[in-house]
Amino acid sequence: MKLVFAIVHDEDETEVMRTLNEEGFSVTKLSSTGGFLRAGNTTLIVGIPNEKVEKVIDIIKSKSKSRKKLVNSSITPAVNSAIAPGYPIEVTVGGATIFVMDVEKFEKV
Ligand code: 2BA
Repeated sequence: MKLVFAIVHDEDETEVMRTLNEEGFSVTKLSSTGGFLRAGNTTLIVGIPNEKVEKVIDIIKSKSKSRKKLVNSSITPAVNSAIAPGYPIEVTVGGATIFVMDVEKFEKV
């Protein structure tokens, strides 16, 4: 069994969850915050048999759009210290960031 963690944009979350549910997958939604932009995003957790991983990734991919965001360099971490504070920088966010992990044990009691 695998556990998929997918970090998606808040605006894509409804459609991603709806499609996963329609396809028969159970999903848990966590409200999360990106460490770089310090903006809200959504983390979805999906437990699935190994052979369903590609199907789940395909659904997430098809419903997650990438977006350009202009952020003020003064609100981002020191990685941008070379950039003058207050200077706008453009970052591309998403589609989705996906991690797939092995599940040692799964029980519903
Ligand atoms: P944030 O950390 O807020 O990052 C938003 C976007 O800012 C990232 O989009 C990326 O384009 C840019 N970015 C992030 N860190 C950067 C850095 N050190 N220097 C320059 N640009 C940087 P995505 O890569 O699509 O990531 C979207 C969100 O997914 C992230 O929000 C974070 O919440 C999560 N994420 C991405 N990679 C991750 C990882 N390796 N581990 C855990 N969470 C991750």
